[in-house]
Amino acid sequence: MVKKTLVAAAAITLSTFALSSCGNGSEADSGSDSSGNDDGTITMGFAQVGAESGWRTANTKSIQETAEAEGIELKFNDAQGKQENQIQAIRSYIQQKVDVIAFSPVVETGFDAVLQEAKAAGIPVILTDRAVDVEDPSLYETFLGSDFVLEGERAGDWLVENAKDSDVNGDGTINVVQLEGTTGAAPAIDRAEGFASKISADDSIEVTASQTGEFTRDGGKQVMESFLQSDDSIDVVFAHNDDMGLGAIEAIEAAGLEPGKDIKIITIDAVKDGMTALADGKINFIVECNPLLGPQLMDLAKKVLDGEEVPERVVTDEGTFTQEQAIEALPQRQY
Ligand code: GYE
Repeated sequence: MVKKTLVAAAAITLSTFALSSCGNGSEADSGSDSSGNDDGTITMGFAQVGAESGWRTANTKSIQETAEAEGIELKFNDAQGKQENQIQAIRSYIQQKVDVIAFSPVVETGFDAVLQEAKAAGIPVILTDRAVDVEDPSLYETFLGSDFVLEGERAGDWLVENAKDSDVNGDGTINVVQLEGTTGAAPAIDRAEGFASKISADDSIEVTASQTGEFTRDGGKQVMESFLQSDDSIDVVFAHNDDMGLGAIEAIEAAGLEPGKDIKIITIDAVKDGMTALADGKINFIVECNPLLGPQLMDLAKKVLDGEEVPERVVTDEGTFTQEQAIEALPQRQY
């Protein structure tokens, strides 16, 4: 897959790489450079999802800081959660003839056409954080990010292991409400799937309501308010990210209940605010999702541009946190 795209890319990008290995430009190249620069600097166009969560803020910072530290020229766009903005940004990177495009797709589907355009222009594409669902896997070089199904499974495993304590109402059933991420986004689809596959081991656990909170604090709060209004037997909240869990905490407290006790809360991400709530006993368990993808992304970009073979999938390493572990880890938490 990598090789094929690189052959297509060669015509356009070769002069840049020749320059980067010689260290300097030459007259022979003048006028024929079509890679967007002629000094060997790598230019990356990055199309970010938005700024919806603490995770996203940490992810953006990691990408920007690593690019700067490594002398990679970064063109950065914030799509504000809209796929059409993201497609527009990618098109503009193609027009600007950047050396490499990286992006974190807002949703999984609908990127085939623009990725074909990038391929036709000979610009390699690296997926970071989220997957796309495309017919032709040669439309991107590699996908760097978490295993979201595994994250959902870890959340489900914890609930199965802690089922007895999680039956807060003591009626023999554990009623779970789920705060989903953005509809159609890889982490929302996969985390729900992983969670469901694990809780099915215990008949007493039941997801009684599930709705998107758009991965935002406000969204989580609003959805939780409506769940609380229509159901007074909620035992557990499973939120697809910390921010929605933090919004749910506000709604639970406003309803006169104690988060972490009257209603158990499981979230994913482990950003500082989430870890603080976990250490304070307001969240019960967090599955980690690592946003610090900058170093691995820049490394992959360099390899792809140097014609090196890269794996089709690079999975980030992550763990889980209980309340005790959060208290211990919090002082060193960077984000
Ligand atoms: O969990 C959530 C963010 O795609 C892994 O997006 C990312 C998710 C993350 O908004 O907080």
